[in-house]
Amino acid sequence: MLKFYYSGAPNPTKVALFLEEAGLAYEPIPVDTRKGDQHKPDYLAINPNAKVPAIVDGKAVVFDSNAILLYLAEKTGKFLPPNTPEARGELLSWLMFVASGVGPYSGQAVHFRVYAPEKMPYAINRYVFEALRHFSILDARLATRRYMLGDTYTIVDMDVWGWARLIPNVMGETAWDKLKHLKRLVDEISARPAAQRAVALKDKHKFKTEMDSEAVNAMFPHMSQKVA
Ligand SMILES: N[C@@H](CCC(=O)N[C@@H](CS)C(=O)NCC(=O)O)C(=O)O
Repeated sequence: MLKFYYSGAPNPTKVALFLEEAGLAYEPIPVDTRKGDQHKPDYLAINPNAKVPAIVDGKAVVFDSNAILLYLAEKTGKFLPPNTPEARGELLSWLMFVASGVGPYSGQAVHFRVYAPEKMPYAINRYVFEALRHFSILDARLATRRYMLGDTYTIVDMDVWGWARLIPNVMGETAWDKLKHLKRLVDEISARPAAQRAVALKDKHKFKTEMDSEAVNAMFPHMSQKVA
């Protein structure tokens, strides 16, 4: 059975959404990143980047949430746009846009707003600005179409949902006021039974919640290593 290495964080949750939507049988394997499970040799053999999610599907080992979404969609033939060069171009563009822009800027915005030991106005403004700029591009696209690629619910919508459902954590409570079309999509997906099962998956395991020194060392190793 497909093994799904996960936590309750945004990138694993979008993969959980696909698995639930597609009705695939899978074994959820918790990786408690606040305890340092991501750095254990057995897990590094699956994902050398020491992050979640990852999957092992027979002989296929896939890490990085966008790669996993594309792998699973292509394997099952589900949640893809029509098989034309034009539609595939759009699919790849938006997947890469989320992978290289939405995800990293949102993650850094949360880091500097919530976790950084010093509150640095420059860094907070830079990352919240960029996160908002990326989400605004999604919002503008959704002003004229129901889903990211048109009339069909695809892996790009799942990808967007992974981070967009946490927009108040990324940019503050009032951010939704500027992103009404994106909010419409997030609300629609969050109401789907598969999304509710995906979000509830984290409750199957007691993940550590304290951000103590063990968690800081595991998740923010730069704090104990000066490299610049
Ligand atoms: N590009 C990767 C990013 C994965 C990532 O940053 N995962 C976070 C959770 S959302 C994580 O593992 N954090 C633990 C850590 O950084 O140690 C993906 O899309 O899967």
